[in-house]
Amino acid sequence: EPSYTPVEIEKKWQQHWAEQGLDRTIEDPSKPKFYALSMFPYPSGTLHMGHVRNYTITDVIARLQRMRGYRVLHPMGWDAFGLPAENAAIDRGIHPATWTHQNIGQMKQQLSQLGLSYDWDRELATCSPDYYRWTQWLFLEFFNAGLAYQKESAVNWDPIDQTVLANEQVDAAGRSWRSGALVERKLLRQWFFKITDYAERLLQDLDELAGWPERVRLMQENWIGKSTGARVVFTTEEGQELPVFTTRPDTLWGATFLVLSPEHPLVPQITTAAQQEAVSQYQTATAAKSDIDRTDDTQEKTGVWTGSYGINPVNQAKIPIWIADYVLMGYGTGAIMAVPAHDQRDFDFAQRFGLEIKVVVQPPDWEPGQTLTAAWAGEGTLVNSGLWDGLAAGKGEGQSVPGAIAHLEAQGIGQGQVTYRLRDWLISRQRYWGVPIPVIHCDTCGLVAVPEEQLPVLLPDNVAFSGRGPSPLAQLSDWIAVDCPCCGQPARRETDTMDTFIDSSWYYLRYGDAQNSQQIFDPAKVNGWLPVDQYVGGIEHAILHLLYSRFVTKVLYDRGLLQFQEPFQKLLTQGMVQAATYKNPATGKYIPPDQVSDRTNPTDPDSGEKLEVFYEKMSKSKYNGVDPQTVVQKYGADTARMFILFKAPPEKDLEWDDADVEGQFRFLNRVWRLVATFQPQAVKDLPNPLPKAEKDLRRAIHTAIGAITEDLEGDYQFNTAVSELMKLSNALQDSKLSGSLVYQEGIFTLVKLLAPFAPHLCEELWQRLGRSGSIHQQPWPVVDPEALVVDEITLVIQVMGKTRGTIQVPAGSDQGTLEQLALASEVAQRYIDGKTIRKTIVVPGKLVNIVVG
Ligand code: ANZ
Ligand code: ZN
Repeated sequence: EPSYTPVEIEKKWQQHWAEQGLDRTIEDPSKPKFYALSMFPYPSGTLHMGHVRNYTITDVIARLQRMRGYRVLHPMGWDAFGLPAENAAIDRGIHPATWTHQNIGQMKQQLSQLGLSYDWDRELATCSPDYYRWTQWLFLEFFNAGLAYQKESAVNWDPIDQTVLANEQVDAAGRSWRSGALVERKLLRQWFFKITDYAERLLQDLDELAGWPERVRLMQENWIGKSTGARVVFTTEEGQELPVFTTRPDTLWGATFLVLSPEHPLVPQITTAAQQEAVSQYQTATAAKSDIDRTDDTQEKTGVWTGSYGINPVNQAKIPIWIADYVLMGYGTGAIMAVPAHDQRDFDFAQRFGLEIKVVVQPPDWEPGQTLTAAWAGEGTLVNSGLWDGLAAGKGEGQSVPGAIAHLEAQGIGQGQVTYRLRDWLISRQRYWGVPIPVIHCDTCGLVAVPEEQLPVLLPDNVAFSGRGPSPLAQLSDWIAVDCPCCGQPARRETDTMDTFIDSSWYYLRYGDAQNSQQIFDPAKVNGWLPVDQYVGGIEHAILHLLYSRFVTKVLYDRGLLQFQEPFQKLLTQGMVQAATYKNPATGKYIPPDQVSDRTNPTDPDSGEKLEVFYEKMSKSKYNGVDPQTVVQKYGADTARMFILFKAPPEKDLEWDDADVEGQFRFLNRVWRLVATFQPQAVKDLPNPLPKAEKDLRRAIHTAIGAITEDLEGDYQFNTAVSELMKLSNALQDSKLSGSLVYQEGIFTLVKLLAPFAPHLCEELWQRLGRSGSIHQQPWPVVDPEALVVDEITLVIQVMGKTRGTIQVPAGSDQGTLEQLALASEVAQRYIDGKTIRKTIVVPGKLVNIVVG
């Protein structure tokens, strides 16, 4: 009997499948389509366990759906532009293209060992001109639709290296990764995509995404951040208009001061001479702060008075105008009416600076003379509010908010308004390794799109990477100089490149027609494959990538290229892969597991101090990473796959455990022995009727088919499916029927059901069973309802309510029969022991209770 040698078998089949083109997409319109997609990786050079988990999940789904008769699209590619390649160039002098292509080569090699059924003919890399030419084309679609525009915006500026930094190049202390300089905020002209035009649709259509995790939909909803309220126009004492956005226009009578964002354009005009100095200082201090710090409610509120007053339009009250950093310029109007009695931020501010707090919503159990210790945001009745007094506070019909809005509109001092927290998408980067923005700046014609026939605008090759000065492209005067496509006069190329989130916002479309050199894609093909039926990836992409992709899809729908408005029908966000870490709580240092001699009672090898053990996401810095390649070399990819699928439901975190890996390896070995020792016979009709033992075995086989199919449909409970596979394998192993046709049916079924999980092993066994074709092209087993019919059931016998034993009875026996059989049984006779039977209670299908007396 040959032994199971995964490494050999796996290599053999991987080669064979590649030669046969087994995983090529089949464009057979008679079959229903299924598009299974993993989020494509950034080619960092090393495949980690998180990747393996992601791709294994999608692969099992793809394989399952092929067997179930779908034509499946299951592609893979590379999100290949971005900062790490450029950092490598700056640090080590390797060209970003060289570094990236080396990494792609390495990772592709690692991927190929996992038995993932990709159609490599559709591979794409976002850094290849064949791809980014169409990213540029896409940009021009947005540009021509008025959805791409330029405006001034703050960037991170390194004053020593004189360069713009990406957020990832600034550390938590606000210093440059390279020079260590304190990073400044600087205004530069930047490109934006107008995603805010789509805010409402992006929000509404979340309702359609029933196949997405609730949590992800909620994160998107919060990110879009729709607020309903009103715009109310205050004025300054000099009569300048000062509009504010408020969600509580009903609290207008309680506004006791106004607060402008320090960047608000009115600030210079209204600041009095006496306050000038303090205001300028405060503005400078604010410029260095991030929005996150500014809106951090745990920090003490700061601000400065401008010296001016504003007029409340409902009661003409004269109230001071302040500036404070908790008011952001990018939201609403950049100015607020402060209602300290009913908004906690305003309350904190008023307390700090001794400003008036005026209650206008009286809480239900309010005592006369009571003062507030915190803002009251709950229900109540309006007071001190003129005509609005007595209204119930709330947004409902007949309540204070709609009442206030009606009043404001009638008076012409405000109107109802909806505001979104979502900002336009800043897409330009002052970096080299990205897609050049295909625009030309002409002094006469302004911004001119590069004509389509001149695409792609290629990234020039010979560039200096120092990390200092303007971005590499901005230093190439030869490349920049170009004739204007409109007027022919000398003009300048745009030197900014695009955010890599643009590359990834449309790659799933390109897979539908990946090699098209004439068009971004043939709409007929893409409309035939999309939307993606199952998307699988990390929760870290819950907001930006998924929102940008939804946005791009909607724009292309509006431009008539796509017939669907949502790109991803179902989304699975897989959990993290964690492993044990050992940390010395005294020093805060992590200890590599191989230096910990006693894992059950771990101590620091240097000091002997007791260590803490946690399960944490695998990472280099915590020494708890497990290299997929090591596992594959030791046990084979099939075992790695089985372990990952078995250990936890796909959306839950998974704790790495060597013993469980071993366990799966042993299971595959058992399957190997079971099948490799089996002598197949010619397939014939089963005898009718089947002897009881065979009937029982066949029931177990078909119960497994049903349970596994159910586990894999919809919710993808791979872990329970693997348990069922183990059960079936045990049933076969324990069976004494190895010569029967039913047993053979069981063996064939086991191999088919296991095939999506352990594709190499099952292909090998299929061949050894002498079956023709690939196991991966066999139809998925279907349940024979006949096989599930239970013809005997177990009846519990109780005497005086105490269970005394069980007997086998024909299924479907009526009450009378059950009673007779129970009373006649040996157990019952023993416990009745000659006593009089007073009563029998029959629960059909379950038990008979005999009452004696
Ligand atoms: C007065 C008021 C009274 C407010 C009250 C709230 C409660 P959301 O829900 O997030 O949309 N606000 C408006 N613009 C702002 C800006 N640029 N920076 C910081 N805060 C701003 O929040 C809207 C509320 O946040 C607005 O309603 C405003 O404060 C404040 F009892 O106006 B409110
Ligand atoms: Zn021109």
